[in-house]
Amino acid sequence: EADHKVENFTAMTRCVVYGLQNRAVQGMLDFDFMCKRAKPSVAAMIFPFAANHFVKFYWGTDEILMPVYQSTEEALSKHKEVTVVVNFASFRSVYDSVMEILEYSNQIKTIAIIAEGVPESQTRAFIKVASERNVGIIGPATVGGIKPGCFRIGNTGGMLDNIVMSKLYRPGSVAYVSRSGGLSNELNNLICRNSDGVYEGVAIGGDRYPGSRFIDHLLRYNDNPNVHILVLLGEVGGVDEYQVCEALKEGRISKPMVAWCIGTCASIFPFEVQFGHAGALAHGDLETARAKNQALKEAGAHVPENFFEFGNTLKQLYQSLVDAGTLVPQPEPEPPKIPMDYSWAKRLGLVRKPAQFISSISDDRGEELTYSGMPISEIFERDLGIGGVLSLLWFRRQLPPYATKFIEMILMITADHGPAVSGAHNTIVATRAGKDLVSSLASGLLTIGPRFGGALDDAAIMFTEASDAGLDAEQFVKDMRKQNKLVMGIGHRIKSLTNPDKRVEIIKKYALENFSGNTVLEFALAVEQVTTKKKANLILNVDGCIAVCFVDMLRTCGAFSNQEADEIIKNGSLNGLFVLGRSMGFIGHFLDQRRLKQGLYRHPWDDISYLDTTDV
Ligand code: Q5B
Repeated sequence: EADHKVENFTAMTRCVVYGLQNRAVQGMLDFDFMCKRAKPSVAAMIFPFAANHFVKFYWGTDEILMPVYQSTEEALSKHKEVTVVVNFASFRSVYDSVMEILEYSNQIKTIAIIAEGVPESQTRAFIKVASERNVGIIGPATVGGIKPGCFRIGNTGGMLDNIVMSKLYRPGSVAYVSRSGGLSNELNNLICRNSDGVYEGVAIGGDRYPGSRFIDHLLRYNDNPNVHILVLLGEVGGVDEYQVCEALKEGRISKPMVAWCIGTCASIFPFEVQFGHAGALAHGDLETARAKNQALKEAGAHVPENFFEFGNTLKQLYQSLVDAGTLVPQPEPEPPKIPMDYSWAKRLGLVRKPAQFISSISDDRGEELTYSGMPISEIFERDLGIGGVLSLLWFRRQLPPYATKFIEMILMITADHGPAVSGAHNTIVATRAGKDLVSSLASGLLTIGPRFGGALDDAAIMFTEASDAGLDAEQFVKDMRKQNKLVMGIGHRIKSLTNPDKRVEIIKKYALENFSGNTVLEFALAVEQVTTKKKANLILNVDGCIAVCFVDMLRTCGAFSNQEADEIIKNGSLNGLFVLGRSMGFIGHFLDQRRLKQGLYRHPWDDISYLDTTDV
């Protein structure tokens, strides 16, 4: 073991993950569970930018808490069994974090570095320190590596179904080393299809200066009695493959090896091509893929004619070892059942469950927010305005422009009626008591009810039922009186025949001019004729006028049946109009009081009649 730069992972190997990489950690834990590891391979996470806390993960179908430490020192001192750090720090911070981790070389034996784009000078500096301190490095610029049954670095091997497909949950006899993480997945697949599978695979990373090299891993594999075939997937650029050739020639590598260097197409180009990896550029003939393939072949490796033949070459070699009795395939265990995340299973159409609640007015899941199915951009293109938005969200219909304008008129007319009305008064008192906007607004809104601003729904119901029943206005008022009921929508504290409410006039005029029917309004006006004969302030008030006109609008605009219109009213939407409109005014009063820096309100004693309890 001491000869090898990188430790041999076992089913007991434990690591800490540097960085809040929850998906990668869950992937590692899922792999562990599939491999029937006794304990999760990840003991903890390190995240310097947040205080110590816990993150929840699945262990099979159970949930476990994973500690997250702010400091490396605390993480490693609390988890003495940890020997590996999987470092997800970015290329900006990876140098400092690796140097810090190297301070713990008495405990840490391997650091896997995932970051791409680490400056070469920094990589060389930490490789030097790691080498002095006997710490193995995998990476930078790598997905990591995988050892079936033992340990998975980060996202190596891809998604769980891929791991099952490539049988990475149990060891085979073939150990590989590649540069590329992406191609290591291709190797997992090829090796599974053409042999008894992967024993271990490491992607050393595509940089010019990888922390560990092909030879380091191949020597390790060669010395492992469980490995029967070595696989090397090199690439154009660099001369590391020649170290492998030397080891083959010297007999230091004695096990059969299938090898291929990708990038043979480089010779088609009239100039040297830089492939995806930083190190994938040939500086001179020796570094070309063709030259390295030739050298590997001459050194005794099994080198196919081209990459398409790679699988066949491996298959033939594997079969020859089985035929010779050198390699005895192990009985195939049952493929593990993988607990699938519910969201993923749902996306694949594998599970269903009844929803806890349903919604039908808006949807933010797609690329664009929709109101009743209409994309928000279309709402603006069509210039639907607040009235259009309200009709989509409240009634799930697109109403004609005269109706949406009517809705906007209602909101404007009900927006405020001075500071003296109950709701504004309460808002002001709450504001002056130091309450915040939402509390002050809520305090005002809570006064809206049967006497103040909340008479619309009942007014609509009363007048509509009486009108539909063909009642005479006089008879209706008498009936109400007999029942000791006030007619909702009738009466006002200060408005009267002699001091008419301009707001009512505006609404009435608009309804009479624009709606194709005004049956309920006409009935309410007939009732007003009766009540104002009794008392001049028993006029059709703003609540009542809006209510009856709204019923006429709903019934005549063509968007609803009478039954649907009745349901809209019974559901309480009309009081909603007053609540919405008056919220503008209440917020205005809140801001006004703040602007005027008004202190705590206390009602003056002389404005309160203190009655002797014997008087009441
Ligand atoms: N009498 C509004 O009452 C008010 C009668 C009635 C038959 C009626 C009262 C009422 C129904 C609820 C309603 C909305 C409390 C009003 C609004 C928004 C606002 C507010 C603002 C804004 C006013 C005196 C006599 C009594 C009563 C009789 C009264 N109402 N009879 N049907 N509806 N209306 N609310 O002036 O024989 O003497 O005993 O509850 O529609 O809130 O600006 O302030 O924008 O903010 O206090 O406009 O009408 O009259 O209660 O002393 O009654 O008239 O039975 O008869 P008053 P009261 P009698 S709009």
